[in-house]
Amino acid sequence: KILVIGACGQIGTELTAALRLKYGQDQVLAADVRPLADTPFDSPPYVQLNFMDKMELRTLVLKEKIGVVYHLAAMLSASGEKQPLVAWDLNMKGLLNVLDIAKSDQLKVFWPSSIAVFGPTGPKAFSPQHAITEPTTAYGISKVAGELWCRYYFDQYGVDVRSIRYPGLISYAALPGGGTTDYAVDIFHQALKYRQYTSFIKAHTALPMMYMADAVRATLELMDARAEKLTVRTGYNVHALSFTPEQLAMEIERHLPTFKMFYKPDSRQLIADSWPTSVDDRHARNDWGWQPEYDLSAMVTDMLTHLKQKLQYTGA
Ligand code: VAH
Repeated sequence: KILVIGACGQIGTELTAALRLKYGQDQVLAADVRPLADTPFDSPPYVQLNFMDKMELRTLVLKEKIGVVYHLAAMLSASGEKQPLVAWDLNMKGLLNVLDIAKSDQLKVFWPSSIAVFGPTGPKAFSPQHAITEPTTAYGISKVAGELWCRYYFDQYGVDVRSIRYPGLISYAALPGGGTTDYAVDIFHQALKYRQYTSFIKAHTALPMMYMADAVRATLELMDARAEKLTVRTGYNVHALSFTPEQLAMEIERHLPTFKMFYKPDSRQLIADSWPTSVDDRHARNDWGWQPEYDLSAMVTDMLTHLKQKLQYTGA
């Protein structure tokens, strides 16, 4: 059986649905910290879980005969800067609980890393797979350390844990929480509601991004790859898109001609400035055939179409 920890999050919501489509609804146990009533989940099986309690987690794994864990729960970059030690504790203790149970109970694990592992001392574009990773955010520090723990558990104990350095993810199914790249999600909601958006990231700041449909497919493809093909046991670089707030605004204007973009950079600009504009993903392409499918135009079209339906917005 598969356990998705953080199933109510931005990635978890769509990954749980994709896993249930692939393996069957009853084979995928969704878990999050909130009681079912407070979640977007309308489909069981769902369990309220405090993954910070190792005993509680192991009891669940054994009782439910879990064989694979997707550990997606984490505090993102902007939230992490407000509570750095909380972010460190939650992101690291959660991962180490999962890795240690994976060791004792032979679990296969997926854990999301991020382009936030890169910092201002690395190359600004096409960050290599093996690069200088000196992040300047608490979130980035937890992702670098987390990647090294994943590789340690693989090297020392043979734990089959796999990871992807996700760029900023854009999705319509669930609102993200506390990310720096989330301007690229909020903009769609505001554009449909008010035909305007005030971006907290400057017009010309390019960031690596990916549509959630590509991110979910990348995750399943990596998890399906034969173990002996994998040459990276920290986190794979994957690249799909790179765009600036201005380029995104112009693409939205093609669909909503009266849309107006404004700019009011805040502290999240400093985080964005520390990240690369793109990454070199040749290892992912060579090891497990990674290939993006959504370009900026396709992503904007799909986002607006789904959000109009989902939110019953009056379209122009
Ligand atoms: C964040 N969406 O903004 C996440 C992601 C690369 C960005 O890690 O924190």
